[in-house]
Amino acid sequence: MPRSLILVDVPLASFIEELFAPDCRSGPWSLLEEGTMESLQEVAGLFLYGHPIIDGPFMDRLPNLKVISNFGVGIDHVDLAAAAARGIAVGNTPGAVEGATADLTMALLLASARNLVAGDRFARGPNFRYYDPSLFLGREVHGSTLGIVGLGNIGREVARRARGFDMRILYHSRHRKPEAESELGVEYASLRELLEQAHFVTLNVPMTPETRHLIGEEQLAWMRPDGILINVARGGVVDHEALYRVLADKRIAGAAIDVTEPEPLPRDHPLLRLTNLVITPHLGSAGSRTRLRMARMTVDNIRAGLQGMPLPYAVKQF
Ligand code: 8YV
Repeated sequence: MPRSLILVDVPLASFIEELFAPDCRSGPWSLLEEGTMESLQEVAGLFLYGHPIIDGPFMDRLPNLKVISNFGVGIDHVDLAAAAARGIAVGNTPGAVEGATADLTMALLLASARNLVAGDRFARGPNFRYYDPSLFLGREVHGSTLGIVGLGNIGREVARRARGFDMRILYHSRHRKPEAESELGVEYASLRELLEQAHFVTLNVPMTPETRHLIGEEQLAWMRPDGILINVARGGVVDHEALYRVLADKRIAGAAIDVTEPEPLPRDHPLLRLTNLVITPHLGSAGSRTRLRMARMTVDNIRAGLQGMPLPYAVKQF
């Protein structure tokens, strides 16, 4: 039996390619531009890594598409209703990324609080010749207030880690979560109260029409002048132009972001010139155990979808 053709938006890492065998073969995304009608008809699945927009018209170009398998939990780039209407199954990787993403949230928080990136550069450079106790004074993380925007699975993992740092923890979410308050020792706050009080604000919400530019000019103005914003969610949650202005004018102390819109940013984007910004290339789930688990889940979803079986890690499609 010929192996099913799965289009992949980013070349597959070898550990994922191995999992594909013997059922599937991968085809490059460029087939969408260069492929013939016949080759597009062969496409039975999509393997998504880099968040390409998959809407109804896109799906209609692939008449035999059975399954869309997303390597990650955030699925904002796929039109779920359009997939459901066409009988296309959609899967993601729930439960796989939360721990690693919360770890990276803390890494970014610590890095920007304690000037890790600037300190690293300085320690390698020609000017580090003597010890100066006034260099790179940062904010102590312990005893500071953390504000978590979005207390879903990742937000809760962040709260667990922050407790180990003796932080006071505020959270904001659409609904108050009394059980999380007692389990995690977190206090509910309105978005404004949270931004006004927290030394560190971490964004852990999914990307939805409601969370687009949740943090814009007005919300950034509510932040403390010594506040630090951390975004490991989606770039679109923050208005980048407003963020640039507030950082360039030093109206907040800094920001640490793992996600941008677009991603990657154009190489000459003004945010990339700021020294009070720490930026990483979407590393939230980039732990080796996590990535292997994601790969297995993604491939299991593809296999089930090809056979017309329910996906083991299906996204709810209404
Ligand atoms: C993935 C993520 O690395 O799970 C998610 O939603 O953002 C990350 O864990 C990403 O989706 C891969 O592009």
